[in-house]
Amino acid sequence: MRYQFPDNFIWGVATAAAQIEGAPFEDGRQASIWDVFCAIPGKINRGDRPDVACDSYHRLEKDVEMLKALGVRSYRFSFAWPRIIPDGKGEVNPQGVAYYKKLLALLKENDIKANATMYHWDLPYALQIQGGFGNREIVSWFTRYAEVLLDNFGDDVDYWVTFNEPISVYAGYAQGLFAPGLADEKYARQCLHNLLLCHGEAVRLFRRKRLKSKIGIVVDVWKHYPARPGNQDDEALALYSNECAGYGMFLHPLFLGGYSEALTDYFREHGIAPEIREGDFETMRQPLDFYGLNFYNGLIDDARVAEEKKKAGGNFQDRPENHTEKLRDVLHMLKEKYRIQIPIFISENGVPQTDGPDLESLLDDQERIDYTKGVLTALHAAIADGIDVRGYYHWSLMDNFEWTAGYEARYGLYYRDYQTLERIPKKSAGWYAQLIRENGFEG
Ligand code: IFM
Repeated sequence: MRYQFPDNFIWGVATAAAQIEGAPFEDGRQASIWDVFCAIPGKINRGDRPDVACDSYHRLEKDVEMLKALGVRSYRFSFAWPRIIPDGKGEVNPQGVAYYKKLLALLKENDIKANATMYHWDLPYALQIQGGFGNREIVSWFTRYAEVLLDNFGDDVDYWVTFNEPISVYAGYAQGLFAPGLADEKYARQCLHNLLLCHGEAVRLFRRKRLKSKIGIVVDVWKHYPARPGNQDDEALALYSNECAGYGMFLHPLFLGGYSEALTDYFREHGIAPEIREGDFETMRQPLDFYGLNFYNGLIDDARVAEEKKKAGGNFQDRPENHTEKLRDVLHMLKEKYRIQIPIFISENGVPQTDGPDLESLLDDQERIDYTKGVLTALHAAIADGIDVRGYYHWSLMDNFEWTAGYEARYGLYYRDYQTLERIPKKSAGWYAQLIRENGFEG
């Protein structure tokens, strides 16, 4: 069957600064929480470090060549806060600004729309020492950072994203899985509360500047389903995972206002409620121009084996089985439960391969093509149902630093050679380029 997408559908690829740029201490950049976390023995798989990553700090032209070869209409990347304002709140670093100006100029020259995230997990370490997201002062630090970005890059960015996957902050402050590596749930809940305030204030600021570009946020949804519907334990596990430790923590305050009943009860039972001041919920719930959905998988929860499934990794929710068809249900949930009426982008989607010495099989990534077809089939159906999805960004342009999984998890359409830094197109890159040219694919 042929799956054709609407005219003007935006096909893109996504990356993030900390995962591709490298050069953590060059031209004025200072450490982020990830630079410090990765230096702690045992935190990162195989002891991998993000110091070089894809060397994009020195290879911007090469990155853009790959975007051109794919024919993407948009590139999603992120600004590194410690490159723009190295200590988080002091002097602006002109070399950092120049780097992103160059990237944006190259994108414009090649008619590629810029989709840029303000925060994709790389908090300046200097701010972490002052409490990081747990310190309510972060709202003014972040708003100033947002102002520097908007004043320097404003309408050169077509789509502004305030935060990518706020759940990373939960993983980093409550579960110890991500930087900064803390496991203090009460503190983490305050961090998330403050993060949502940062988002709200940045959107307010954006509106005051009357820019022509658009602004939104990216929240990943790994929806959990009970393995045995009706079974109390499975249902409770799925409810907890969705509402108290998953997407509900964000979508409720962003789109419905306030915290859900399930989360409020959970806060009370565990004595971990954040400090909520008057007006906070109003600040968080700003009208947005679009919502970015990062979708990787649907998850089936079976209380009998739940413990076994918990594992640290690149993305700690990765599981061997794929439920790509769940994307359709997730998109319906966004519309029906969270009443999201604004355009939606699939701002990330992809699947990892495990690194190995056999280059040939890494390049012959038919599994990635099959997985992506599964996702796009569900997306096609959701669009036919009337869900307003305007674009899709594949994660990722090239293999890169996959957080705690290091370089072992390869998500790229392009293979990255860790020794030579060469980038080689995989089979999926050719397939994706054809899909973009034809605006559809044969299923
Ligand atoms: O690599 C990450 C990215 O930084 C955020 N979303 C999930 C990707 C794959 O795990």
